[in-house]
Amino acid sequence: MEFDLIVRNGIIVTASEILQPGLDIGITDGKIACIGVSLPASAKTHIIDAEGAYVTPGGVDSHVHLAQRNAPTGDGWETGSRSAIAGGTTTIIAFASQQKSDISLYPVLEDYDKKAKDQSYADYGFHFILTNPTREILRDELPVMASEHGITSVKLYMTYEAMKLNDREVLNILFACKNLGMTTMIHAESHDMISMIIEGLERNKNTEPYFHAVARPRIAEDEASYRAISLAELADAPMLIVHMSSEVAVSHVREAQTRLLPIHAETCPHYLFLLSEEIKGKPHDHFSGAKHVCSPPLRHSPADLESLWQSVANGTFTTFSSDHAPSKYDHPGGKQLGMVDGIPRFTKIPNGLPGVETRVPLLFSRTPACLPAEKAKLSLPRFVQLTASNPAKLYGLGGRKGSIAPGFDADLVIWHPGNTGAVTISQGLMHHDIDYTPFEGIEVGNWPRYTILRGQVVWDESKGVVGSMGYGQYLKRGKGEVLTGKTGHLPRGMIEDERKYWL
Ligand code: DUC
Ligand code: ZN
Ligand code: ZN
Repeated sequence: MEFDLIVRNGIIVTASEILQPGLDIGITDGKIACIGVSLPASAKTHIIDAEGAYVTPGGVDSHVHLAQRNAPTGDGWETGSRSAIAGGTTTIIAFASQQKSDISLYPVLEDYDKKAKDQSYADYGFHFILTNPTREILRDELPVMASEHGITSVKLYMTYEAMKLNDREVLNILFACKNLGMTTMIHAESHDMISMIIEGLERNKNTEPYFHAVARPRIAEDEASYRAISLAELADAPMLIVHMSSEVAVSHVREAQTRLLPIHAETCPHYLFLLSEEIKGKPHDHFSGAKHVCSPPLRHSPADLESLWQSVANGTFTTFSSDHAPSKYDHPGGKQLGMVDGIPRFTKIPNGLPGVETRVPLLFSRTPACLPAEKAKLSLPRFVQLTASNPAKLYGLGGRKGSIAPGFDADLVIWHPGNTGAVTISQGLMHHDIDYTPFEGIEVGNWPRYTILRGQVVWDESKGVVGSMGYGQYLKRGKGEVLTGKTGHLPRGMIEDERKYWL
C-alpha cells in the first residue's frame, strides 16, 4: 500500500480510548487508509512526525453563523472558515436562515450556497433556520432538502419577535422532522418572560449592556427547555437543545435522558469559561460589555460554570459548539448599534460572540493533556466525543467525519508533545474578521501545531494558515443518529396506543 501522507509517532485519541503511543496513520486520497506501526513510506510519501504528541480528529463545529443577513459585520465564509482551521476545526455546519417573508426554502438555500461556494477553507454543510414553517415547506420541501441536498437538520427559535415559533408550529416541525429522520435543534428561552422584563428595565431606564443578562434570567431558559422537551416527548421525536447555560434547564435534559427520551443538549465555550461580570464592561466604559452580549446570556456565578462542567464530564451534553455568531465591536453596524444617540440600549446590541477558532483549544486545555489529572475537567475521549465524533454522528456525517479510523476522511489535529505550546488567547492571534475575542487573556495549555483536512495540512503553527480558500467541500449529510435514548415512548400518563386516536 502506498501512502500520500504518514503521520508518525502520535498518541491517537478516539471517542472511546487513547491508543498506545507510537502509532502511524497512513493516508491515501484524503482518507485514512490504515493505522499501524512503522508504516512503509515510498518516495512520494510526505511524512509528518507527531513526536509523541496527541493526535485528535479534526473538530466538527455544528453551530456556526456565517454570512447571516442579521449580522452584516460578522464573519463571512472566507474569514470564518479560515478562523476555524486555525483552531483545529475542519468541518463547520452553518445556518441557512429563512426569513418570515420567505415562502420557500429553495431561494434561501441558493442564497447561502452562493455565499459559501468556493469561499471555504473548511468542509461545510447547512442547517435550515425555520421561521415560517408552512405546510408546503414541511410536506414538499424538507424531504427534497434531505434527500437531494443533504440538509438533515433544522433550528427553531422560541424567542425573538422576528424568528419565534409558537408551540403548535414547533410540534408540526417535530412531527415532520421525525418522519424524515431529520434532527430538530431548538433555541429555548421564554419569549414572554423576557419581553415582560425588558419592558420593566426600559421603564426604569436600566438599559446598559449588563441588563441584557438581567432580561434573560435562567428561569426563562429553564421553563422553555422543559416545554421544548415536553413537545418532543409528545411528538416522540429526537431533539437537541442548543447553547444551554442553565443548571436547571440541563437537569430537565438529564431527567429526560434517564427516561431514555432522545433529548440531546449542546453547550458552548462561553458558558464554561465566562461570567456575566464581563457584561459590566470596563469601569470607565460600561458599554464595552456589549462585546459579551449573547443569548442565553453569560450567567452570574462560578457555581453556574461548575454545574455545566459536570454535565460536560458526565455525558449529559452531546455536543460542544462555538455558536460563533459575531458582530464587530467598533463598527456602527455592529455592537455600536446598541449606543443610540449616546445612550446605551442593550436591546439594540446584536447578539453573539466569536469563538470558532478558540473552541477546540479551550476544551483541550481542560483535559489531562494540559492539566494534572485531579484538575482536569474531562477525559481526552470525552473531548473527542464532544468536539468531533458526536456532532458528526448526530448530524449525519458518521462514517466520514469525526473519528480517526480507516475509511474516514483524514481530518486530524496534531498537538504539541508534552507540556509545550501554551498560548494566551488574544485578538492578535485570531484569524477571524472580528475586532475582539471574548476569551482575551485566557491561557490554554496547547494550540494545534497542525490541522489536516482530507490529508492536506491547512494550518501549520509555524507558518500560519496554509490551506486555500475553496478547498473546503460541501457535505451532503445523511440522516442523523440518535445518540441518547430512543424513540418509541409514550408520554407519561398516556395509555397504550392512545396516540393512534389522533395521529
Ligand atoms: N442564538 C444563536 O444560536 N446564536 C446567536 C444568538 C442566538 O440567539
Ligand atoms: Zn440561538
Ligand atoms: Zn447560534
